[in-house]
Amino acid sequence: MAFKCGLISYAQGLIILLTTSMFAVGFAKTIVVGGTENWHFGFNYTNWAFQNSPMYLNDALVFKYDPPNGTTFPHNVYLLRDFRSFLDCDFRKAKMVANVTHGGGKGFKFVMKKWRPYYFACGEGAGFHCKTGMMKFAVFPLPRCHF
Ligand SMILES: [Cu+2]
Repeated sequence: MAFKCGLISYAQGLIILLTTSMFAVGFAKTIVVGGTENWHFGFNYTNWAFQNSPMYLNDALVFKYDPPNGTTFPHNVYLLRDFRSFLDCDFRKAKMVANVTHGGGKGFKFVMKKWRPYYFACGEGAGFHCKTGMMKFAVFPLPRCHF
């Protein structure tokens, strides 16, 4: 977790590291995916992610969607493997992180703990929700450097 945000001595670095890890917890945000739109078919999540960036390490994304019922489409949440599979909505090596029931109630919470790109998408309809429904977005959470 030692992110270098400038040239610092070891002792300073240690103090800053301790401070920032506290700060990171204090400032970590919980972001509802899509805002009041929640997680549904036909909303531009790439645009949403762009408007809500930057996002930071330890921020939590909350996906809210109704469990399967007679009136709404079921949804889920997958992590796609890389940028290529994100572009193509290719779910072959994707990992399901939330199934069709996990978005109910308070929603499904995903904390971005790693410094890496995250490619989220809905896997329903064999890529149809991802492609036509625009239910996909990418986030690269940044380390916080407020000192
Ligand atoms: Cu969907």
